[in-house]
Amino acid sequence: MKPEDIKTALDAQGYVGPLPALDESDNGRYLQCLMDAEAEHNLMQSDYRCKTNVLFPWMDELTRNAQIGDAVEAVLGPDFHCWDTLFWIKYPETEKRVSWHQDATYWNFAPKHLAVTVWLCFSGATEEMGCIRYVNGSHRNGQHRHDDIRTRDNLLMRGQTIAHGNPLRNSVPVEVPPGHFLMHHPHMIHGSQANRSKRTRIACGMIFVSTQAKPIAIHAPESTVMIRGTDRYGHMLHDPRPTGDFETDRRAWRLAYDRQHENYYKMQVEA
Ligand SMILES: O=C(O)CCC(=O)C(=O)O
Repeated sequence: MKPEDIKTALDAQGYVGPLPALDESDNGRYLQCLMDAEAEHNLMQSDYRCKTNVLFPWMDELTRNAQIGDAVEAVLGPDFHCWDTLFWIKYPETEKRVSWHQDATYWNFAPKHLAVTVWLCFSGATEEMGCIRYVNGSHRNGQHRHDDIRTRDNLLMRGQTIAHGNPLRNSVPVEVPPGHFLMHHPHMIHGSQANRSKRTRIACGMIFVSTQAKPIAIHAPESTVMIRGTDRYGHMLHDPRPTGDFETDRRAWRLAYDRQHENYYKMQVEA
C-alpha cells in the first residue's frame, strides 16, 4: 500500500490493514522469543507486559521493522518515537477479552492525533480467536467518557470501558494473518471478545508518537525510545535501547515503566 493510501484509509475508516510486516521465518523467530519470555516472565500477569522495547532486544528490533516504520511515517511524518509496547495474549477457550475503549484515553500526551497504535499479530487472529473489532468511523467523534470497570477477564489494566451505546452491534471483526499488522487511530472505538478456538492468539501492540506531542500530566516525566528521524522538541526523556544484558536493561526498563504508570493510573480524562 502506498504511504498516501495508508493515511487516506486511516483517516477514512479509523484503521488500516492487515498489512504484511514479517515473513514466515521472521514471524516464527519473534514468536519463539515471545513464547520464551512468556514462559520465563509470565508476561500477561506481570509488569513485563509493558514497555519491553526497553528490556528485550528483539522487541526493540520489532519496533524498528521497516514495513511498520514506513506505515507509521506515512501517518506521523519522519520524526517519531515509541512510547509503549504491550503484549496481548489470549489462551485457547478462555474468557479474556478487551472492553470497548479508545486508546487515547490514558495516553499522557497531546495532541492525540500525533500518535498511532500498531497491533502486530504473530499467531494470526480469526473471529473465533477473538480478533479486534472496530466500530467503523467512530474515530471521528472525539474522546468518549470511559468508566474504569476492572474485571478478572478484561485485559485492559485500568479496565477503561465505554459503557454507553451499543459498540458490538456497530462493530466489524478484522481478521489478521500471521505476521501482519493493523494500525488504528487514537479515537477509534475497539475491543475484542473471548478466544473460543483451540489456538492461542498472540499479538503485541506498539504505540508510536510524533516528537511534536507533549506530556500533559505531570506526576512523573514521560519517556520514549527514538525510532526514526530527529527529536527537535525534547518534550520527552529518552530511554536507552536494550543492550542484551538483562540486569542492566531491567534497571532502565523499571524506571521507564514506573514513570509511565505513575501517570497512567492517576490520569483523569475529560470527555
Ligand atoms: O488485543 C486485543 O484484542 C485488543 C488490543 C487493543 O486494544 C489495542 O491494541 O489497542
